[in-house]
Amino acid sequence: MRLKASFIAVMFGVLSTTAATIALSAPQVLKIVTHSPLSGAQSTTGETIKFGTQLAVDDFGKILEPYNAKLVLQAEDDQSNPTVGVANANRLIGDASVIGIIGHFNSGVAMATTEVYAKANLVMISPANTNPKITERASTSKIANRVCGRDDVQGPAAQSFMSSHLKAKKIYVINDKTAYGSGLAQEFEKASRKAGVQVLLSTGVDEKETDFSSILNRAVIEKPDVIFFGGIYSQGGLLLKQMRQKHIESVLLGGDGLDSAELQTIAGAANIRNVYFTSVAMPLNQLPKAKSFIETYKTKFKKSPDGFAVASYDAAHALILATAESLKAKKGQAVDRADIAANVRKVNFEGLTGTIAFDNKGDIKAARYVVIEAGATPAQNKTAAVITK
Ligand code: ABU
Repeated sequence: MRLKASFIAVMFGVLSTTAATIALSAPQVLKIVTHSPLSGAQSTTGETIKFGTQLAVDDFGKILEPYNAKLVLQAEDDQSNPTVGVANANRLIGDASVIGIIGHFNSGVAMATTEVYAKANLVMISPANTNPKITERASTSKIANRVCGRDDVQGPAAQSFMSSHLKAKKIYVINDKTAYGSGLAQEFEKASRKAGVQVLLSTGVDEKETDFSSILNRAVIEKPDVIFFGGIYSQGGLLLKQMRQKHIESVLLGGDGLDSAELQTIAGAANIRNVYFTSVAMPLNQLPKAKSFIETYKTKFKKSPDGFAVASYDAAHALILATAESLKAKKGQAVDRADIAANVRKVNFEGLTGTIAFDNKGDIKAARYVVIEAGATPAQNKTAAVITK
């Protein structure tokens, strides 16, 4: 193995990394890195991102073997924390064998880490980041991509479903003050006000808050038709449990952050009634092509996959195809991160979740959104509507 060019330059006190071109004159380990929460309250989804990517490495890694490359997965824990993510990112860009990132789960983490990845042309494909800004910044425009949709569609989609199906007239809008939760709640609230829905309360709670009684005591009196929550299942499950403990029968509506089996576990099956969430991760029963993926996942990991696992599989598949194109063009002599990043924008294939092809910003061309009615168990979740954009 020979590293042809991987250097770190310190200029004007700023660490600037330019990596990496690797010559593959002998068998070379290349790494796909998953960067997701593997510890903490959101680790369930972080793990599905890791496992979904592992299956793509198992299924498609061989595509790189004719070019002397042995593909492996390296899983990194961002702890849902931008500071941790940035520290990891600074280490990862210095490892010339890292060809790309599959992650993050949290938009707020990805907003920070992509600024680091961009310095080294290291491409990221997210299975889950829905904040519009992920693909709207000039500084990261060449390396930030996602196979999921965006909150500027997801928020209005939730409002449209709420008005047409739930006929809600007065609502609460709560967000977890993160890039994802506040952004989604803003989009939802904007669309709701435009539609003439009365917003009785719009407020943020810290993402670590576990006690919602001050909001819910007010809800006992005002009886909103819907409580919209822009945030993650780890908190949304607690919010729902406390709503039902106070005999608040308002609908709980949220976004894809609620899309986890943990929602039912945390809230308790008996409290799952009138619960809906929009999602950018398709329910597995909507994905006939994912049958074998689901069986292999269950056999290998002794757990059930979720939509983000399948999205991660497609994201990693795209990264592997882009890398193969790069190696082919360079006749197996070198792999270059900038070239891989450019090739990601050229992939076009039928993945398990649908057509995987990106526009020139890194957004998926054909995003799909579903509205899911939560069941007492995740297997009882029902698709209430499918929206394609
Ligand atoms: N889109 C749900 C995952 C959370 C996020 O985007 O931050």
